[in-house]
Amino acid sequence: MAEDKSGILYLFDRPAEPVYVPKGEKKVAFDIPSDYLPDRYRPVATQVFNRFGDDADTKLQVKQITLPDLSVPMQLGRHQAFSLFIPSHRKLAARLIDIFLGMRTYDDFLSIAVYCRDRLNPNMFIYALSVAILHRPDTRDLPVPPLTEVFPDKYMDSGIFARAREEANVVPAGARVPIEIPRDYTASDLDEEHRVAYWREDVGINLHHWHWHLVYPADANINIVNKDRRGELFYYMHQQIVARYNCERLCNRLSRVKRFLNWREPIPEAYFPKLDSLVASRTWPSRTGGAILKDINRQVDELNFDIQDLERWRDRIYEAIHTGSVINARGERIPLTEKGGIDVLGNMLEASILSPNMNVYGDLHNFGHVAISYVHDPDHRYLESFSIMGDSATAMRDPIFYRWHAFIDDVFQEHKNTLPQYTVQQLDFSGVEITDIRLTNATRKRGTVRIYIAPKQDERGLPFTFRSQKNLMIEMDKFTVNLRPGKNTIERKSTESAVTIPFERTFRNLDENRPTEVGALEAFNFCGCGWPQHMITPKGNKEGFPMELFVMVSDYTGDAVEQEDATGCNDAASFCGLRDRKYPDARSMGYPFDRQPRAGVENLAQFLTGNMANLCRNRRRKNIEGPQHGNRTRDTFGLAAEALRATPATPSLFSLRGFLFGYGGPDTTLGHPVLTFALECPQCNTTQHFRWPQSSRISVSQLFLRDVHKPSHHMFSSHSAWLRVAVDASIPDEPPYVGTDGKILKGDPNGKLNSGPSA
Ligand SMILES: [Cu+2]
Repeated sequence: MAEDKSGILYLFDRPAEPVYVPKGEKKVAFDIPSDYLPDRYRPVATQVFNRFGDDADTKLQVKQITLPDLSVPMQLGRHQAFSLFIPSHRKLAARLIDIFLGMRTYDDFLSIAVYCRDRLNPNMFIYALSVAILHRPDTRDLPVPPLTEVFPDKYMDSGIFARAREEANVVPAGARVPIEIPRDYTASDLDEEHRVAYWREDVGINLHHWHWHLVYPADANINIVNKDRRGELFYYMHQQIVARYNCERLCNRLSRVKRFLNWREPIPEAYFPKLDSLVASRTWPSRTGGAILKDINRQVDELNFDIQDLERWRDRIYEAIHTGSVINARGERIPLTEKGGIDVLGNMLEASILSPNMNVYGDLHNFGHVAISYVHDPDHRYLESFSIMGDSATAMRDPIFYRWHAFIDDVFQEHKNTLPQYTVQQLDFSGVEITDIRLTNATRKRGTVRIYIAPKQDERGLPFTFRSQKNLMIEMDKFTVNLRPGKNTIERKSTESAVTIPFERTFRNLDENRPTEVGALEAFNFCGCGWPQHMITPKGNKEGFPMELFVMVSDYTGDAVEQEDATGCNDAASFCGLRDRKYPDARSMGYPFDRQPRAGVENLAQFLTGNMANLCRNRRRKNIEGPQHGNRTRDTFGLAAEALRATPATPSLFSLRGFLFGYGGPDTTLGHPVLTFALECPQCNTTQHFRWPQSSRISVSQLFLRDVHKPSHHMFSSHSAWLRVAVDASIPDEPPYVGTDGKILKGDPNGKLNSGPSA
């Protein structure tokens, strides 16, 4: 029976609001058995159902089932904050995921999910539900809504919600003006670190991080956690975040991020998130400059550990790295091998349940997040919850995230430094030479093209040595090519990059953009994980920010992973892997920059073998360094060339800012938001505003990227990304609003707000 299983997605709608209130554009109501109502409402069940049932256009039947034991996930209070970094929370969520996965049919799954929704902690519920939907065979093709839509409070300045409510309540739809969130709303330029706040606070980047942790949970049923090279991917994905962050810092005249090494020293970086948690009705705690980590003892979270525990775990992990082996739970020594050692370390450091020995190596990365996030209330004496470092949806906003992860990455690098260096023979691909990619011998070959960019100069303007630069290499793309004898020209678009997902998928509108054909739907889903396309290149600076552009074609015989073709999404495989498949590249992640260089190599030029090129230096042949747009068609590697062109004068690809304005009726926590976005052109100093309405969820998915080449004006390719707003953005379920005079104002008569560019 090809029944529609998307009904369960309505459970994501306004998670703090009861399940029987109609959801979504189609006003779907769940028809629930009356004993599914929370105790509080049971005596008034008839009234409740009558009051809300009449509003509904569609009813979804919820089957009554014998309920499984929910006492474990019930232990977390409904208004408590939920953190995946806290082991006891992870355990509760893992139990809930198991319950969801264990339901035999979709109807049973829907039923238990409906039952849980108004009883369990909303943050934990949404997390477990998302993981379960992603991993159940009967729902895995459903698109899990991006968290911006479910918990917009994790992404937006809380002041905006009040202003939006006011605007919506007072001004009729159609006459409302956008409420713009200034790009600099969390700090001023007195704080140096604030120069990269636009990057840290980017919604797409934070969504990527959250989605990655959904695809790769650290605790749940072992079949779900134990994905191919999971630990290595934890290392690599975060390593690339740090590399990208460092490049962004250098563009902004900040030095590379300093590792957070001494955990007893004051932390100079402050962060004031200005976010409210709507679930907990609290502001997210801030951290003032000079905060010092304390031992943590919070009974409420079942957390009791000392900073000394972290130090002990760190030392043991270093010992394992330097002795080349770890001790497992049975006391046996397991070698950290050249290929698989990094995977073991990744799981051990994070730590996931795949850690070889939690007693010995502890839970270092997660507890670092926890200690930092409780610096303001380590013993719960002020009854405060964790700061944004305690939530994978928000952690990347805080400067300390990168200092912590720079330390974590350094531990991984310590292991990488012990591995044998790649020899010329290993790196080379004989018979393949990058000029215009010329195959010098007569047989056909397959290769993998690997493209990286990295800053050329350090903080002082001195050229990087290879040893430093290798850690700053940003993977831009990786793809397989078939090479014919003779000259080969390869074209590749930046939108095809193996690390990114398209803009409209980061910010998708589930109701309008969801494909209907089975295959396409499948492809749509897993795909929420991936670096956002609009952040693919670093910002650069006005003077021109010199970058290396490294291209390599490696021998496919050493890259190939024998397996069936991927089903579903594969466009961000470098960061997110493939669903149900092995990681599609047999080399170590980050290859060829994941090892120390062979003897005699001091800089990138000396590192190159015939099948590699630093196209940046190759100006005469490639013509891609100059800003003239006339060179566009000559580029062999479209993507990397675009990246380079984007760097000279662009403050950012485009600065995405702006947001929500519009608010729903009295029973809603967050209804009918309307979004506005501004696109800034740094060359001509203009800003274009876009706004468009959305009913019931925050979404920017009605935007599409469109290539508009305006070479006369915008010479850098980053400006080829324009935003287009869908015109039919109606609000069919716009509730009436009350005007200042107390009269009820109807919504926009046409059910439409202005859409499209407005100055
Ligand atoms: Cu993470």
